[in-house]
Amino acid sequence: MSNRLPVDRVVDDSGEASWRQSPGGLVTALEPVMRASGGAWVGWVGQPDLEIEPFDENGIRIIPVPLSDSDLELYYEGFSNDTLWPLYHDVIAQPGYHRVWWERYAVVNRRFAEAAAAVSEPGATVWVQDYQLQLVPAMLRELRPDLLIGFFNHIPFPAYGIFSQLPWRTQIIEGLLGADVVGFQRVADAGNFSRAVRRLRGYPTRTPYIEVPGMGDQPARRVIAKAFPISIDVAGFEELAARPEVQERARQIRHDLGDPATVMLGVDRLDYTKGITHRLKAYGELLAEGRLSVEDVTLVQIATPSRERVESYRQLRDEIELTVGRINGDYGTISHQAISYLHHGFPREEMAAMYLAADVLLVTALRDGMNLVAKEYVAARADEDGVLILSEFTGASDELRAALLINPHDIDGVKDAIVRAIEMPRHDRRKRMRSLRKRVAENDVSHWSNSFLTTLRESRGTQTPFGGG
Ligand code: ADQ
Repeated sequence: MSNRLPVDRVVDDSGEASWRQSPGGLVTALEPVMRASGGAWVGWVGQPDLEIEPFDENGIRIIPVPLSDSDLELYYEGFSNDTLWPLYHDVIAQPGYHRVWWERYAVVNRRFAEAAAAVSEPGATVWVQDYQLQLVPAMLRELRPDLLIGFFNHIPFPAYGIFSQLPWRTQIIEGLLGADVVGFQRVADAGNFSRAVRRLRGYPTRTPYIEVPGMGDQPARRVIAKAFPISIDVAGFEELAARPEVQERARQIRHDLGDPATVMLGVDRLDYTKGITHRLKAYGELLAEGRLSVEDVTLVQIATPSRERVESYRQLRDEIELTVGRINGDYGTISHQAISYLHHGFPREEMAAMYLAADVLLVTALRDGMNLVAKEYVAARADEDGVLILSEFTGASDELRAALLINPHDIDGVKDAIVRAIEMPRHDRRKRMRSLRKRVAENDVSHWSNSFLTTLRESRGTQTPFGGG
């Protein structure tokens, strides 16, 4: 189950609707698992007020959950994206706490739980994805105590001092504890969750276990809270980047940029968590001080459109585009732009070509669950070249220690890292990239889904009432 289904509805010129698999990594990871198990995917179709009967697509049963315009406003844009998202990303932006948002979040979570309860066979495994559905595990357990329930949180889980702001903190904790396994990106996230459980419920914890006492007719249970760092389809990405036409496209991109000595790249959803303004500030200052020149360096910034109906995202877009315009106006020349700014989506082939064309990838997130862009860049670089500048506030930095790690709030530190990356000798670049590639190859996305599902399956043995499977 996930908020969004793994398929997009496309309507052609004649008005005929069809379905297309969405390109995300989660779909790639779970597709083989779903096919092998004859599984169903429960989620929203991506358009409001669309009631669609379940159907089969590419070997996966699709169970649409309808959402109205007002569900989207209150449950999705409100509670999910304007309360939980900023709160879980360390209150970089002020979360809104509105009771009507919360109430609708609970209503929609129940709708998802009921949809899953209705289609799950006896003893089935249900894997719930992400922060939009945190109440689903407990609701589902109540409806269907026979199910094996997993939950994975794709975004960070904050420290208790922050989490405790949430007026509905106890309900969220209880919701998640309905799962047999609660998965997080980082060890620190799992620790924050366990601490919140101790503080709010007083249940005993011994990493990775949480002992939930029996209540009424509910038996005592043992929940596992653990890190399962997500990854990408490494082989798929390598294959893409190895294609001659993709490599030719990478050369073309550099050529079109005026063949600068250094191409730097940023790829982010246009989101305040990604630290795009910090990156622009550092780059602008380097140009202003003459430490960099547009004759030698170009920054390509892909800012993917995101949450455009939310006011704070509209403001951020204005701020970023104003800054880009200023930097280009102040330092660009007729033949050399300081920043090539792109506000749209690209096919995967084009993304791979961009990674190949980039000498430096800049990831300056202020907080990020994992950051798959960093892993994609590394997977694409079979030539063992390219420098990754990576924020220590990303989940990816736990694994990718051979990157140039930065604190994005420290603008001078970011500037020094950029200069260091540009000047880094080939043998140092190779050494670092080799080490990064080794780490990424060790943990690809099928390893992630397999290890989560194995832990979930094994957890059944530790449960009391339905133990032994
Ligand atoms: P996101 O915040 O969306 O994901 P990220 O992990 O970087 O961030 O994934 C973005 C994905 O979108 C990448 O696969 C990237 O290639 C793709 N993408 C970005 N811009 C694109 C564009 N313009 N065109 C085409 N593709 C584009 C959330 C969490 C992360 C966590 C993931 C997975 O916020 O921390 O890593 O989920 O769990």
